[in-house]
Amino acid sequence: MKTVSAILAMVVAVSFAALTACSKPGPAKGTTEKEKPGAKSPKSITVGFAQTGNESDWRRANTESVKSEAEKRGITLKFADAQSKQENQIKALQSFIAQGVGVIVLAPIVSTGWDPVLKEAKRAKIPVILSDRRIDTADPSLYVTFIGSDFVKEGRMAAEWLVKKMNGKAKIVELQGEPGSAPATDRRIGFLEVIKNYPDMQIIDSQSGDFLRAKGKVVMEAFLKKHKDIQALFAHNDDMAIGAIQAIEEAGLKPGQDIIIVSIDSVKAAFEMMMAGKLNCTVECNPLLGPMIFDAVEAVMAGKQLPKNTYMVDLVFDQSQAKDVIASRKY
Ligand code: GYE
Repeated sequence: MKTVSAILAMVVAVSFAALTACSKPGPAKGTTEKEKPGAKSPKSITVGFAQTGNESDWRRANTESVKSEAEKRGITLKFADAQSKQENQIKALQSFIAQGVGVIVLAPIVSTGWDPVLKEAKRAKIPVILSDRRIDTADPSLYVTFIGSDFVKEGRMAAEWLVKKMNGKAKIVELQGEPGSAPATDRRIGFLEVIKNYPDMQIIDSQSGDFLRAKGKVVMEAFLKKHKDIQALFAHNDDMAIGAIQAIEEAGLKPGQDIIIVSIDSVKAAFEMMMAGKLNCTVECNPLLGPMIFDAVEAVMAGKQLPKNTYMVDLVFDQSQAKDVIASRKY
């Protein structure tokens, strides 16, 4: 599995490099006079990174990947943690624009409401790279490229695994991610798309746990009080699944046996839970976006064309693989 992961990651990285290398050099659409393409070495690039917050293990791994890659390349990084509030993230972007950074990297908390501030960046000729989460906009010229995972696909993979495990029949509760965020919207879409073909796979309750461990626990407690017949849980991230596992145990049930659990991210803690038999499956969502983000930053500064979307290749892991895979996990 380690080899498959490594090869797939390389394929993505190589095709990305090839795309950027083959493209014709030309003036970057959004560079300022003082940062003309080719005129800047990585050391003189300043990047403003507007991160969502610190809500999960995934997020911490993502922040670390971006910070360490900037440092490795000698790129100056201005880091803003929006504490899960879009208004903070908009203010961070406005401050990056006022400071005249070379490139902005945005991990948008929610998918809507970005056009006005992205227009300000465009007017200031600062290119914007979207990382992790997509946005809804009628004007794709407001960002140069998106780098992240295909969340609809992740939702489908989680559902496909669950359908197989439950032989097409289960009463399911769902813990959704942050309302309005692309991963919450898209993982649900992908999951529903698959289970609609199985009339006996029913979501009996669904609520947001905001991607937070503590909230996952609280919401699961409420589900358990309300429903005595829960057979499966779909959590939009591992953190909420881990919170829910605590709630299930406190209710005197066996997570992973009495209630089958599938979640998304594949962080180390999820592998530990699978090894303990408490979580059944985790769909991967790779947070290690730093190298690809800064390849894109350097390409954009050099005036190269970038693909509009670059998706990570994500895998599915269940209990049978946990022991072999855990040692090679980097997050
Ligand atoms: O799944 C969750 C995090 O946007 C992919 O955000 C990311 C999601 C991730 O808080 O754990």
